Amino acid sequence: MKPAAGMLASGAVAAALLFAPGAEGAVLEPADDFAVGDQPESVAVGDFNGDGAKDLAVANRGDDDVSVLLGDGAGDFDLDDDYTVGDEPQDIVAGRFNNDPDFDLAVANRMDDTISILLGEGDGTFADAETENVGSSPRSIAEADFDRDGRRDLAVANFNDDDVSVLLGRGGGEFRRVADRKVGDTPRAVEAGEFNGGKGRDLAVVNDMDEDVSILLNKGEGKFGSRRDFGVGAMPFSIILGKFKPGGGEDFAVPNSADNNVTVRLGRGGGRFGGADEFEVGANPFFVEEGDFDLDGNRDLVVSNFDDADISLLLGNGDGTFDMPDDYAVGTNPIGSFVSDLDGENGPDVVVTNSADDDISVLLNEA
Ligand SMILES: [Ca+2]
Ligand SMILES: [Ca+2]
Ligand SMILES: [Ca+2]
Ligand SMILES: [Ca+2]
Repeated sequence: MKPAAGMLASGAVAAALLFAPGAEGAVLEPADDFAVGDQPESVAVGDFNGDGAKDLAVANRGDDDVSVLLGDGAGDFDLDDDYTVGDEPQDIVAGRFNNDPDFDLAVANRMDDTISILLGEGDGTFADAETENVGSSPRSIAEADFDRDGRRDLAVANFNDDDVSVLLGRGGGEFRRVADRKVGDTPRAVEAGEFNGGKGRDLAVVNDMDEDVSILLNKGEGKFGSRRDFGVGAMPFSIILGKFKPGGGEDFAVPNSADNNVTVRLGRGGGRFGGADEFEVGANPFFVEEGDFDLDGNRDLVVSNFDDADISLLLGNGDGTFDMPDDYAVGTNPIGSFVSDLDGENGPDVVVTNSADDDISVLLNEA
C-alpha cells in the first residue's frame, strides 16, 4: 500500500470508533430485513411499476425463481410475486430490453447454461421467462448497448468455458448470440465499462483461477478485441468500475475472497491500468459496489463479507486510496449487493442478499 494510505489509516481508526454502526455520525442506518426466496444471491433495482419508487428483483438460487419486491419510496418493500427462471439463478440485471419504457430483467442460470429474460408489463408484474442459450455455467451478466444501435445488449461470463457470450438485442426482448470471446480461467464476474473513450462500452471480466481481470475493448458493432489481463488477489469474486481518482478511463475494484481485501487499480486510459493497491475488508468478501455515501464528492466502496455477516464501507479519499472500513451488520452469509438511492434522500443506499437467511438487508443512508 502507498505511504499516503498508511498515513490515513491512523485517522481512520479513530473514525471507525466514532462511526460505529447505528451510532451518531454513522453513514448508514441499521439494516431492515425483507423476506425473499431460498438462497438469494443477487439483486437488481428499478422502478418496475412506474410509480417513481425504486423496486427490487432478487435471484433465489435455491428456488429457481426471482422475487419482485415493490418499494414505497421510503425504504420499505413488499414481496409482490415470484417468477420461475432457469436452474440455480446466480446473477440478475435490470434493463430495458424491448421497445417499451418498462424495466425488464435478465438472469444468468448457472446449472442449465441459459439466461432467462423477464419482460416487464410496467405495473410491477413480468411475463413468463424467455430462455436463451449461453455457454457452460454462466455466473454473471451485464447489460449495455455494446453496438450502439439503441438496443440494450448482454454479456455473460461462462465459468466452465473460460469465455464471455455477447448477445445483441434485436428489440422485442430477443437477443442474438454473436460471439463467445476468450477470457482467463474460470470467469466469475463481468461488467460493462468505458476504458478508452472509444467505440462503445468495453468489458471487464474477473477470472477466479487466474487471479486477474481481463479487459476487452469494444471494436464497434458488438465486436471486442483480444483481452489484456491485470492481476488482482486470491479468489477474486466480483468487480465494480468507477472513478476513484480523476483522469484516465474508469478504475476498478475487486474483492479477493481468500485475501480478505480489495484490489484497486486506476485506469490510465486506452484500456491500461496502474499498479494494484490493496485495502483491508472483512472475512471472505464477495461483492463490491460503489457510490458517494458521505456526499463529499469522492467515490466510496461497499463490500459484503460472507463470513462476517456484515458489509464494509470504505470511504474514498479521491486519490485512489480508501480509509479503513466501517462495518455494518447485515444477515448471514451476505453475497450480492446493489447501491441505489432507494428513498430519494440522503444519497445512495445499500441492499444486500443474505444467502443463508432467505432475506435481504436494506441499509438507508443517513449522511
Ligand atoms: Ca416502483
Ligand atoms: Ca445494442
Ligand atoms: Ca465519498
Ligand atoms: Ca437514500
